[in-house]
Amino acid sequence: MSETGVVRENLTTLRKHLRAREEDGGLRRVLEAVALAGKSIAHKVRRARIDDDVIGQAGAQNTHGEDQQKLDVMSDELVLQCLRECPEVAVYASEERDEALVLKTASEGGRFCVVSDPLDGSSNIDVAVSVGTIFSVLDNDQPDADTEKSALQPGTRQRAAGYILYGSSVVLVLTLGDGVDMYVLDPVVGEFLLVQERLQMPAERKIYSINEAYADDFEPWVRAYLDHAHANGYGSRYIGSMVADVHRTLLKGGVFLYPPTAKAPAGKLRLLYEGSPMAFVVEQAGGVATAGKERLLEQVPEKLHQRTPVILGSRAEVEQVQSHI
Ligand code: P6P
Repeated sequence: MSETGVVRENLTTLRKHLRAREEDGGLRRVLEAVALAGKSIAHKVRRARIDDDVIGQAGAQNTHGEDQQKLDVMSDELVLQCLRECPEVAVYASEERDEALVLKTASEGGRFCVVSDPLDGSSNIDVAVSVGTIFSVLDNDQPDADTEKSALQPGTRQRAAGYILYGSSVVLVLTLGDGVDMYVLDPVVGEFLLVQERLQMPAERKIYSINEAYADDFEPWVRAYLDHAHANGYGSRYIGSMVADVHRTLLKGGVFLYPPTAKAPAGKLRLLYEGSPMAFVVEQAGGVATAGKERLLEQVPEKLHQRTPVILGSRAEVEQVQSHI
């Protein structure tokens, strides 16, 4: 016991733990590349307002007509730069790019497609609210001529997925399809250290997370659910940064909802690089993730930036939401 309390011993690094969890060296290299990008992004997020290239708009809009923050563009470039070092990456697609970028075809050794929201919630940077990187790894299942289409696969086909939360600590949450592992970046040694293995989310918790400013827009089933929550002692938590809201839901339980609204009739969140990776993590932690009635991971994408409703969290809480649909 040290003066600061129990000192965790024998913490293993991401690199070492991946060797124990994943035999595919190519997939390990991709995940280590994403983690390296996360360390660089974490450094830049921590220097917001100190460095003048972090805060503020980049002066351009992304494919959705949203003003890009400087750090959106920088984070996207950092992820791509790190992935270019992996010989097995075939495709990189991101919220910040209109089209998927083909790096290598299958016949050139391109095995994986990486889809990412390199800095989700970036509008929160200027008020120092948590933001995050979300990533999803798929097999390149396409012939050379159609390599970019490898991004358009349902979430059930993911090889790995997760997120890096730039919060009061920098947390990497990752699944390879065999449970969820959580790592925290030790800024002294510059390594992600394993802090929890095969994480399981609470089966129920009376917390709901939704932007109630849209209450008048919500469909009747959402309003009926909210009436139930208000009448049954639920707590409400909403940060407005998906990675932070999902991470809290993963650890504390409850339900996170971004349902259709008048402004976003298909939901605001994107299927490929927000819904699917978060759904993979949540399901692997024993939770449920739906687009309403249907399982989120079974949604078949037709377009790269397709949106989806998202309802995910503890089984009992998602089932309670679904009982009103
Ligand atoms: P609203 C951030 O802009 C984001 O894409 C997600 O991180 C977050 O969950 C959502 O939008 C918040 O949207 O409409 O509640 O501000």
